[in-house]
Amino acid sequence: MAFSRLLAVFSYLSLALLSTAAPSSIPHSLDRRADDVVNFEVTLTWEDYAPIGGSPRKMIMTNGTFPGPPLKLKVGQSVEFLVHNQLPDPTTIHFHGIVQQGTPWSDGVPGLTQPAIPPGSSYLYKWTADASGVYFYHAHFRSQIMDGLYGAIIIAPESKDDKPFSLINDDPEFQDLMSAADDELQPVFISDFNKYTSAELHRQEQSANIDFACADAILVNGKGSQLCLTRDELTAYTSPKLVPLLAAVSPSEITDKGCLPPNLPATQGNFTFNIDSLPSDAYFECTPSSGETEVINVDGEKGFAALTFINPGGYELLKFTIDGHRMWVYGADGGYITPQLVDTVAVNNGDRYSVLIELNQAPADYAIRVANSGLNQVISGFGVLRYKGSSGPASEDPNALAGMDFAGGNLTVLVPFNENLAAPYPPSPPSPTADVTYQMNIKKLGQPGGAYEWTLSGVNPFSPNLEDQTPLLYTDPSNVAESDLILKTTNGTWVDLVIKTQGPLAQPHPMHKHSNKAYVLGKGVGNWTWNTVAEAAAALPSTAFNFQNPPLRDGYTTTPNERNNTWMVLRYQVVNPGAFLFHCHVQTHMFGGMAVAMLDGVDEWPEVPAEYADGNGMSLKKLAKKGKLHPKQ
Ligand SMILES: *[C@@H]1O[C@H](CO)[C@@H](O)[C@H](O)[C@H]1NC(C)=O
Ligand SMILES: *[C@@H]1O[C@H](CO)[C@@H](O)[C@H](O)[C@H]1NC(C)=O
Ligand SMILES: *[C@@H]1O[C@H](CO)[C@@H](O)[C@H](O)[C@H]1NC(C)=O
Ligand SMILES: *[C@@H]1O[C@H](CO)[C@@H](O)[C@H](O)[C@H]1NC(C)=O
Ligand SMILES: *[C@@H]1O[C@H](CO)[C@@H](O)[C@H](O)[C@H]1NC(C)=O
Ligand SMILES: *[C@@H]1O[C@H](CO)[C@@H](O)[C@H](O)[C@H]1NC(C)=O
Ligand SMILES: [Cu+2]
Repeated sequence: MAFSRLLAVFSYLSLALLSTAAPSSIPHSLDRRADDVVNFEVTLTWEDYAPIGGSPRKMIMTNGTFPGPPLKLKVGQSVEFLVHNQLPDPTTIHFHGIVQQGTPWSDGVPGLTQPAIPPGSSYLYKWTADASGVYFYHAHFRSQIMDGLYGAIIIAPESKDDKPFSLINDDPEFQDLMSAADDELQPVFISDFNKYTSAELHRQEQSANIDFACADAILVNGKGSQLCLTRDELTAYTSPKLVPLLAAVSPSEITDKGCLPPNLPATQGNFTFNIDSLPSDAYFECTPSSGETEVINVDGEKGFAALTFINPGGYELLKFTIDGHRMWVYGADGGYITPQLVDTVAVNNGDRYSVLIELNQAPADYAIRVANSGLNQVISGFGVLRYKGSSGPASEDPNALAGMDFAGGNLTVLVPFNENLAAPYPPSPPSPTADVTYQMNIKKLGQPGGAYEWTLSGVNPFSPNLEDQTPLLYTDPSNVAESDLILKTTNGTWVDLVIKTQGPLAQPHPMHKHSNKAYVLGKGVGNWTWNTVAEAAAALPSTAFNFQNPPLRDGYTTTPNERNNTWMVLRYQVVNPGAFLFHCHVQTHMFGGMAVAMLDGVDEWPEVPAEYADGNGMSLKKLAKKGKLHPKQ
């Protein structure tokens, strides 16, 4: 098909860029000694904002910005993060991927590690930057992350010797260039965006009885546009896999917004829908609007640039390409990995990937293309990689250098990042055996539950109301009954989590474990019928599991499959006693109940410091006494 319209869309963006160059500047200069305490202070406000143009919606601003300001640190530093909640709702802040070794009360999960911070109150999080890498802070109350509360955390390593660049090039000069690029790495948040607040969206789910998954735009560092296609383009971009499923609805087509209709039994399940209750623009009507386009500035003379892509989005699993450039993926979820030279990387919700780009092209503007990688919607967003001294768009035809189209389909042969080969660098093998195995079974609850209700355990949903209970961390675990939603582990033990996903149409669920990383030992299609990994390993081909150098991640996505159940096995050692959530990072799924609480190390349960254990976090009064209040308060 002709890409004339997309071409038009992108030329428009390119032209707009020339006049509205808005370099993303990141404050540097946290040049402190490693034993210093680094103080951050942010104020959260609820404001009208229109990142994609058009009518504004209410969003959470962190210190007046979206995304929030980046936190720059060095390994070993202690952090004090003071947050003032001036929102109309309670909130908490989670530091995604930060281990919280010895500080489980700063993990930011309401009902597990703290009570939510009431409107008008402040809270002081204290933790240590134990490991280098890129992490991010985000809201963890209900689905507030979708209202805009997120920002990067960048922790510099102790020494450049820790970096895996000798595996890319054995010339020390090149390694120095790569290391210098890494020292200046720029975070690139890519995420879905909705014109409705997360609370409005959940109300729509409940009244229409649907599992919501239809975005208005894909943002790059909080900027983007709502791009609408013609019906011909939508038809051309509809995956052939979907055509038989769409026969169940009338009209048998994806919506004007490029979404699978919300009343599709094949994806939603056997439910009675009330889609007339949805506002017409929730799924159907597409109204184009344009906001700014993010420009990432790089300097060709430096030889390399380093970017870390982060997906803080609500439900869209994404992937990206950069016109005219391949990239070395050298980090995943904060840890260094054996580098891979690729053309495209899938970034699922909660995940971070660090890439090095060799700046060997003419100084120009190159499109960063971000497409949905799921089947739920045809949608893309765009940013620009701009060389210093850029002469403008790299090519007159804006799609001449494109690796993928608006629907994420490849236009040339693309080498994708292979997460299964992302061995940690330096190598760090898991224990060959585990002490205990927990099995979970992801599925919708089914009627009489709603189409938006899920279980991770396979039995009950982890209801959002559990966020309002007394934090599990504040309770002696011997007084807490173990259940399908509350699991207990012993400190020092190795734990296997077997996550089964029920098909048909098993979806990819980007799971996230709080506190520790876990090894991804294996993933498979079909029924898991064993009691332990050892039993499964004896029955399956030796390629089914990797016990030698499996990926070590804090995000792990279940294998999707159209016809069968699937499974995934994670292994971790309990080293940090506390109450930690294990959940799907798709916000609608988490809100729908896809979570369990792990009481890790119940035999070494930590004593919660008095300043938190009073059940009220740090009260305003105490903060005032300590002189920690922002003058505005
Ligand atoms: C947030 O704004 C306050 C007041 O201007 C400032 O003191 C603080 O450093 C800012 N926080 C961050 C993390 O940049
Ligand atoms: C769908 O649900 C209805 C009502 O609960 C039930 O009668 C029907 O058998 C179900 N259909 C399928 C295909 O499971
Ligand atoms: C997309 O990639 C596949 C291989 O991964 C290749 O066979 C195919 O030709 C590519 N499509 C296009 C349009 O180049
Ligand atoms: C928990 O176990 C780990 C690993 O064996 C150990 O390093 C740590 O000290 C233990 N923690 C406590 C509080 O005993
Ligand atoms: C998996 O189990 C289900 C029911 O438990 C069965 O219907 C299905 O055929 C099994 N699938 C395979 C591939 O064996
Ligand atoms: C589902 O499982 C069956 C039995 O293992 C297998 O024959 C079939 O190819 C699988 N289907 C898919 C889509 O993987
Ligand atoms: Cu999920």
